[in-house]
Formats: sequence, C-alpha cells, structure tokens
Amino acid sequence: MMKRETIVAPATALSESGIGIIRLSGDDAVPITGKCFSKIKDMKTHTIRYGFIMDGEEAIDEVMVSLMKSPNSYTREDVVEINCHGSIMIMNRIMNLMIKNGARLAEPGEFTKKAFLNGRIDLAEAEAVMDIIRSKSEFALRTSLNQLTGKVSDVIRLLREDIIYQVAYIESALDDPEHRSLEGYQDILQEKVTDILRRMNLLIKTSENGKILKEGIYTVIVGKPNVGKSSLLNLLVGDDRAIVTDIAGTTRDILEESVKVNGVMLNIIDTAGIRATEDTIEKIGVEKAMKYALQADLIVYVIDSSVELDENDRKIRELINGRKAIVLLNKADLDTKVDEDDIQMFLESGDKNYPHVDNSVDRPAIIRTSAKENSGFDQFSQTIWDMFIDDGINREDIFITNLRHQEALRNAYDSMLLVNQSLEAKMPEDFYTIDMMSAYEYLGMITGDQIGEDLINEIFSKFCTGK
Ligand SMILES: Nc1nc2c(ncn2[C@@H]2O[C@H](COP(=O)(O)OP(=O)(O)OP(=O)(O)O)[C@@H](O)[C@H]2O)c(=O)[nH]1
Ligand SMILES: [Mg+2]
Repeated sequence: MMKRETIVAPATALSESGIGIIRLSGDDAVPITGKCFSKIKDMKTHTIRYGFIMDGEEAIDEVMVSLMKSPNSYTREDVVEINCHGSIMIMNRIMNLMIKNGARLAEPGEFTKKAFLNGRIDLAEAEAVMDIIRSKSEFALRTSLNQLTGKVSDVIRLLREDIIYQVAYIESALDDPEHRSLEGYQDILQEKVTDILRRMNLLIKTSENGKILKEGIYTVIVGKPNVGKSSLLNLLVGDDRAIVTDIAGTTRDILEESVKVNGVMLNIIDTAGIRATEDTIEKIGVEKAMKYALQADLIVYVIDSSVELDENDRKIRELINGRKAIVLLNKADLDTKVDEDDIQMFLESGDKNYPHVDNSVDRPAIIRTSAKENSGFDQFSQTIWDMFIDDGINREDIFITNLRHQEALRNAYDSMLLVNQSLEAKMPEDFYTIDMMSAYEYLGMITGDQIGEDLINEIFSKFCTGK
C-alpha cells in the first residue's frame, strides 16, 4: 500500500485559550512526533502521556500527547494529538517543528477528507461534520447529528438499492428472455416507481421545511411611508427596536432582527417606505428596500387601511407579484378606507398588467391588523406557519438540509418522473432503465458513492483547517 502522507494542523482555533490542540495524521505521525517527544515510541494506542515538546535541547511546552493508532482513529490512520498551552506562539512553534520533522501542513478539511477516502465515513457524513461545527441552532445541530450518524445515508441507500434491483431485474430479463419474462412486469414496476417517487417527494418536502427551520424565513416588510412597518417590527421583536414617528420617511436604512413567531424563526427586515422621492438619502433607502424584497422568502406588505391606495402602491404591487406575500391592512383601529375586497381587486388587476404571474404561488393572504392595539397578529403567525411548514412534517423526520444533497435529490426525482412517463406511455423496458440509472447516480452523489474527484476537493475545501 502507498504510504499515507502525514499532515498537521491546529485542531483548535489559533487564539489565546486554556489549551490548544495540534493534530497529526498519517503513517509517520508517530516517528515525526517522536523526534520531539520521544515517549510516544512506547505509548499504547488510545492512551495519553504527559511530557515536554523538545526542540533539540530546548523545551518548547509542557504537553499531554494522545495517540490513536490506525485503524481506530478519526481518519483511520495513526493520529497524534498534542494538547499544549493555547498560545498562538507555542502552537505555531510546535507546528513548525512538526513540519521540519517531515509533516505537511493540512489543507482545510483534510482530516475529514482522509476519513472519507479511507472509507470510515461517507460523503454525507463528512459534510455533517462541517455543519455541526457551524450549526447555529438546536434544530440545525440535531439535523447534522442525524446526518453524521448515517441516518440520511441510510435512507438514500435504501432508495438506491430499490432502484438498482429493478434495473438489474430488467437487464437480466432482457439478456435471458427464455428464463425470465417481463410479462406483467410493467405493473409491478409502476407500483415500485410510485413508491420511490413518494419517498423522494417526502424527503424533498422535509428539505424545504428543513431550510426554513434551520435558517429561518427571510422576511422583508415593505409598504409606503408611515403605514406602520417599523411598528410591526417592534411589536414582533417585543422591543422598541426601530424608530417610530408620525413623520413619513422615518426609516431610511434597512434594519434586521430575528424573531421567533409560532416556533418559526423570521429573519425580518424593516425597510424605508417606498415612494417616489427626491430626497437623496431616502431614495437610496427605497432602492435598498426594493433590492431586499427581491431576495426575500416572504414579503409582508403593510398598508395603512385608513388611507386610499395610490401610485406608490402600484409600484409595490409589482414587487410582490408572483412572490410569497402577506398583505397587512394595518391601522384597523382607524376608519377604513380600503378593505379586503379592495385589496383583492387591486391585486387581481395587477395580475392582468403582468401576465407572467407565477401560478405556483398562492394569492397573498390579507389580514387586518392594528399595531397600535396589537390585534390580528395571531392570524399573521398562523398564516406564516401554513405558508411555509408542510402538514405531515414533524421535527423528528430526517431533514436534508445540505444544498448539494437537495439538488442531487431533485435531479434524482426528475429522473424517476421520466421513468414514470415512459411507463405510462408503455415504452419498451430498456428505455427507462437509463433514467433509473441516472436517478441511482444522482442519489449516489449524496453519499459520495458516485462523485468526481474535483467535486470532492471542492466540498472539503470549504471546511476549516484542522478538521
Ligand atoms: N392608529 C394607528 N397608528 C399606527 C398603527 N401602526 C402604526 N401607527 C402609527 O403610524 C405612524 C407611523 O408608524 P411607523 O411604524 O413609523 O411607520 P413606517 O411604515 O415604519 O414609516 P416609515 O419608516 O416612515 O416608512 C406612527 O405614528 C405610529 O404610531 C396602528 O395600527 N394604528
Ligand atoms: Mg419605519
């Protein structure tokens, strides 16, 4: 077998702290460490020893060294971890010493890449390592842990097995028509394909919900000046976060806050009121508001129901056309000049002017609110839940939250849809084995069973060094 290069990197952040850990992995991890810590030569695997790292005669630091011999280590290679003092200078000196003794500085993610290449974990599990390090919420952490322990991979492997079994059956029947018949097989296959599509669809659904639960909904509040946008933000945050005055054009820049509404995180952005203006600063604010709205998952369009709609509202209508949106008829405590029907008509007439309406997006919900009297917001939060969280999804499900996995899953699903079409059109068998194979391959990209070296390198380069 080829000798596996020994790599070294700090496994903890290079910053002042109680301890710092330097990690080595490779066939020469023990002899390289041995040049500055001779005790390692008679250490047993999975033990830890106290001593000094020596640069010739000079002691560099007082350390604890642990040894994990191949194959029972993170990378499946010999792994040495040096627990030194968490000083940037000491860590750098030890690293330099290791490099002088024959180790190479690890690339970002290289330890985990070795674990993958040496077959200890699959790609989805490797990627979970990075997600765990970066997870920012409990939900994100649990999802990543599920992925690390192979739950995602198990589901994907089962799908792959089911697909390849059918392909193998068809191919063998085509090869050996005397002994195997495909008669009546299309019906059986149709059933299988329907089942596979259903399982994939559920995964895709959870992945959409997973993104929302993990990262929150990017929500942008838009509306004309003085309608109560900042009041809404303050109400949701439960604090006087934004300045609220009766002067139109109070908010000029964007303001970002995270709030939990009905268990769902909203990353909510308050913007400058949208109107035609000559004021330079306000103009920039309006442009920013439009730009943010274009990137939002959800647009909350606030209207002052005590004031007639005008030209500026038409501008905003363009903005929400075909997007996920909620219209709030705010200031419901005042005399009503615009009601639900007016809004409905207003939005519909907008559709005519813009025939390219995306029909997959529902008409915006219209809700009466009063930020002053705190009314209508229960309905608002319920609407958000209904819009974004699918029924039948619960938090214990397997969530595919990695974007790369989601894409592969969608591609696999599309390929299986083609199989479904061929079946319905009663095409000959060898027709759809091609599409089944491509679904099989797409799924294999998730676990790394079917993936090119370039992509592997790209995935691991996003890791931090030392992991
Ligand atoms: N009566 C009543 N007044 C409200 C309500 N919501 C907000 N206001 C008042 O309307 C005025 C404008 O509120 P803001 O929250 O600053 O409005 P905005 O949309 O952020 O305004 P700009 O930042 O200028 O675009 C303030 O005087 C609020 O107190 C409401 O539901 N009812
Ligand atoms: Mg404001």
